[in-house]
Amino acid sequence: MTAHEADDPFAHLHDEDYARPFSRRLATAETLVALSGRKAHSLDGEWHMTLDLFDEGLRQRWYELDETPPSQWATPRDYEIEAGECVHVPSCWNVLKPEWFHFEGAAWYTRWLNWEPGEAAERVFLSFGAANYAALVFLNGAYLGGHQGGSTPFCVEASAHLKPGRNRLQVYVENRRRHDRVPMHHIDWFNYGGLYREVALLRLPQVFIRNASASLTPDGAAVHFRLSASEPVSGMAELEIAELDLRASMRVESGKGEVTVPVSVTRWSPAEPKLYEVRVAFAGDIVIERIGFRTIETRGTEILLNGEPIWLKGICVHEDDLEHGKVSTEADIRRRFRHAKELGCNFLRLAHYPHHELAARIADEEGLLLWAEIPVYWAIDFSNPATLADARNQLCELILRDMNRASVIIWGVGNENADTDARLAFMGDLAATAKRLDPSRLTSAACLINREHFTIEDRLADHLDIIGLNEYFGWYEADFSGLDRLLANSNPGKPVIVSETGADAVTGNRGAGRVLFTEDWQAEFYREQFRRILATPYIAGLAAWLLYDFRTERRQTGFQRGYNRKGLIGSDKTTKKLAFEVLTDCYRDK
Ligand code: GCB
Repeated sequence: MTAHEADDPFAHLHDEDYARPFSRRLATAETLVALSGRKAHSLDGEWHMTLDLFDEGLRQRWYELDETPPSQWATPRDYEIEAGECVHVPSCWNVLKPEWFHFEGAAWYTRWLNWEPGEAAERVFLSFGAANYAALVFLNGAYLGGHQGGSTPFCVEASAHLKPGRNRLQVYVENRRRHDRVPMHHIDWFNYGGLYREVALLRLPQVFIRNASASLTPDGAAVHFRLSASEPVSGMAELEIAELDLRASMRVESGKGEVTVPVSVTRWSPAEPKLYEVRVAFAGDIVIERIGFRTIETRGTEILLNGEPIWLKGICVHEDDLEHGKVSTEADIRRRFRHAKELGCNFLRLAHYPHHELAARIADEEGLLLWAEIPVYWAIDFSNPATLADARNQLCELILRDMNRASVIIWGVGNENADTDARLAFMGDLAATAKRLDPSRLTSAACLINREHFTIEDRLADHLDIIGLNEYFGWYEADFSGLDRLLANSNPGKPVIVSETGADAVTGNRGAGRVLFTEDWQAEFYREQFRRILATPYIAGLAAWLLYDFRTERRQTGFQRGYNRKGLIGSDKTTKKLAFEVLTDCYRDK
């Protein structure tokens, strides 16, 4: 029996305010600890999992239960850890059992962890790669903290509740689509639920480096270092890039420090993705990162990488897998990049939410440029301040996580959101937030088209460095005449990236002419699109929609059967469609 039930065993039946205690102590970008160069103890592996459609676990406080076996219970209970299924973390529950496929609700994950205090005083954190959408973390029955946002990392401190020996860790994960969330109800991908990225335990000193970054100054002549400490302490931080013979000190005041150190570096680029080992030490803590140095800017309608114009030959990709759902393994990420390189790409748009942290790390090594974004997708409750706070936090968590990744050149703040004053204020705020936190990168969003006058026209464009243009002329529109008008009529004054274009094709389905869902039309579609896109001087890149077919429950024709079939490769991630070669030829010739 929990303490709560001792008062009145039936109170929870009528309590509709049961979630209130968990709206406090939310983990945010402010409490995130950068993992880089740290020894983390993995908590992946087998956990017990129990689905919880009614939030019974919060109502009845399942996290408070002791572990007495059922034979010794004084009164009956509705939860037993051992009765939960054994599941592997990370995973998405939808793909673990056919009957869980459509489940949108909550689940309780439980495991035990052993901990012994170290010699020096330390602080212990639990770090989560991502949990979709909300998570609440409990240790030995105590609520440690929660998190909102389905694709960004978070940390909660466990120090006060850890005991030597065996500890019970429980995580409530919930993926309901709600009006106040980002994204909201309506998305064109699968709403996988679960603890689907890595979980780890971090042992840190009393004062530690929360995050540290190093980036090339816009003139390319110096490296700009920044550090944020866990406490508002002052002192000197030591910086080192041994390969460059760079050793410098940085003054930290009230937990913050920054300094610019002149140095000559070999620039990171797709042709030469040079990375340097950067060490930052402060207050007995040290982080080590492999960082590439490059500049990215716009000039008129051009994008300049290291001062030289670059045309972004790109492809969009979702995190989706027949077997693993939204779980990304290193092998899967490497396969995505291999296929992108086969296409001749130098650029990927990671649609439509922050992808696994490894994606940008591997892109750094492989010399691929990235557009990373947050799921401000279609309809969002733009006038809700709590929704803005959530979106802003997801953006900040993404930026802090990937701040040291040379591959990431664009922060995407949204996708195809209807134009209202509230949306403009909301997304303008996000664009300004990205610039404030990270002036070293460009901002973009998939913007709007005026369909009456056929022009690229979006008030948000004034707040962005690059205009993203999603257009499907020849697919959702019967022909390309609208595209001809749109491209001729527009005079955006800044670079445009075609951030999506594509057509569905079922692998093996053939036909001549504009026969929808055939490989042949998808291939012809790309020939027609590419010709027009290339002839448009203000277009600085293309991210074709997209690499692989992916699950989406809103698509239910006989051709689709729960999948978006605009992949250049089928959902098996192996079978190439005709259009794969067409795009390869286009990119080779460009
Ligand atoms: C879009 C959306 C993308 C969809 C795609 C489509 O414009 O941004 O999420 O999946 O179109 O296939 O219609």
